[in-house]
Amino acid sequence: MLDIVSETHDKIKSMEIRGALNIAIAAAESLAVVAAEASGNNQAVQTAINEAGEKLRLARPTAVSLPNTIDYVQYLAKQNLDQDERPYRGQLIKSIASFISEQKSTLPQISEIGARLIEDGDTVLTHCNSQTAIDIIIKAHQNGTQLKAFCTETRPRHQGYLTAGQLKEAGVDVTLTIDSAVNLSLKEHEIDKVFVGADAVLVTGDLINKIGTSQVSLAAKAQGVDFYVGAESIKFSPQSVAGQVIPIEERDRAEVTDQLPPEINIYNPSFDVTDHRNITAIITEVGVIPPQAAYTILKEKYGWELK
Ligand code: RUB
Repeated sequence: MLDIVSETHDKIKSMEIRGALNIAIAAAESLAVVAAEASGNNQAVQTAINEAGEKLRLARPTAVSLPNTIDYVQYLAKQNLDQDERPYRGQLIKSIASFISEQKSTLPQISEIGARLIEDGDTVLTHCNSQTAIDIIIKAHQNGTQLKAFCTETRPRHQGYLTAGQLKEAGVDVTLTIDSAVNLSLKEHEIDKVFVGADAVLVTGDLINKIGTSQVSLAAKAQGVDFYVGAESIKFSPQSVAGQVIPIEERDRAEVTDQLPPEINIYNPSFDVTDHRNITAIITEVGVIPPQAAYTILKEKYGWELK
């Protein structure tokens, strides 16, 4: 196994590389190196891609951008195996490169579309550290829209600190609050819209995202606040069409506290499921869709896998 594969696996697992889109791009980049450097004939390259993919797949279980990327690259490696070695490898490397640049291009597309949903005078709230949600807010700010942003601290790993820093650096008027103050913040600060990212969008339109997202959605619904999800199509789950359940990652107790004796149980789930009925719309690179239309994106983007 090439070093890059083990390194990428370890960086995703330890969350040095995190956020669903970043994870997908990092996995594809290391599989491109495997395609270029694996020794042997086409079958050997395909085997190396399959083995590397299976190693990377284990890094984190919930963000479907990771298995989607691996499945797609493994599908590419299966094509044209009967070609001569140079064109086979060349085509594979080119196809992985174009997949990576397509993924990179989705962020500006979504921020452009999402920014149009923010109006002058709006106060918006985001949870965790989603580059997609952050870029929507920053794009609206760059467009000259007068806005204020709130972001949650996001216990236990405080990814909200990163969000606050990124928004501040972009010149956005940002306030950080504790997770348990979301309901009060929505009311007291007259928050108009919530923007969050996605680790998985299911065929039902339900969303899996950082723990606490579902509580934010419930509070938003109770107070009539619009709740938007920024999600590239790489985060839609074709497995959910077949009824497969996405595992919710549980992380180490030490993330929550190392102050308590081991006989005190700790439950530290990293993600939760937001009901599609609490979602106003999902902003994708192909437009804004109601959550109930998730299957349309899945059919369009994952025809190769759904067959
Ligand atoms: C990150 C998280 C983000 C999504 C989307 O969780 O839940 O909202 O991954 O991120 P973690 P992005 O910190 O555990 O990886 O929009 O950047 O793809």
